[in-house]
Amino acid sequence: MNPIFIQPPQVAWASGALSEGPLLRKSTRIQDLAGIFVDEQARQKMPDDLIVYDVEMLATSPAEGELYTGVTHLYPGKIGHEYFMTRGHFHNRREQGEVYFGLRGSGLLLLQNEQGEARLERVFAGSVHIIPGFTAHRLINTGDDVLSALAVWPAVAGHDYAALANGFSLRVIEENQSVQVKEAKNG
Ligand code: PAN
Ligand code: ZN
Repeated sequence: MNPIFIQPPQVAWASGALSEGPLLRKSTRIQDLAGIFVDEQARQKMPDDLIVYDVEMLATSPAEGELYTGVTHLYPGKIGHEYFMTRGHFHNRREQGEVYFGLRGSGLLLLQNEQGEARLERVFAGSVHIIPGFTAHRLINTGDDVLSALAVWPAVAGHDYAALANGFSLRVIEENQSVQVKEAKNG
């Protein structure tokens, strides 16, 4: 019998580029992030169509029990003093967790539970982040290069952005050329 060896999808570890699979892509731009950054006026002064982050994911089955795999590329930059970051979310199915793997660049993963208690994990090439259920998550790029992270999450998890309408309880800004963490006023 002639075996057939299936060519699986690939991730280029150094860049996070996915290939060899049907892929879905989504870009999130300055115009999509109204109200997310503390300095809304500074956001409005930036070019609407500037991409803040791209997500590329494998177009795999959405059925119960399946897993999604995706890579986020978060570009370096700031709005006012606040570093570029993802919108951030809880999962619709709150009990569903996720794993992030840092691939390149340097930044932070902001984690926050339903009581509003937040913590920050360093993200770098090789970092592994176990995001438990009931925990909102947001990537923040504090470096000068693209921050790329691979994520694997349950297909049924879903994204609940509305639950964070008041924002996370911490903000990460640049002050005196260093990374500073502040309590959010609205958090
Ligand atoms: C990630 C995120 C991705 C973009 O794939 O969806 O980093 O962040 P936002 O969804 O908050 O815009 C993930 O956590 N999936 O569950
Ligand atoms: Zn998630």
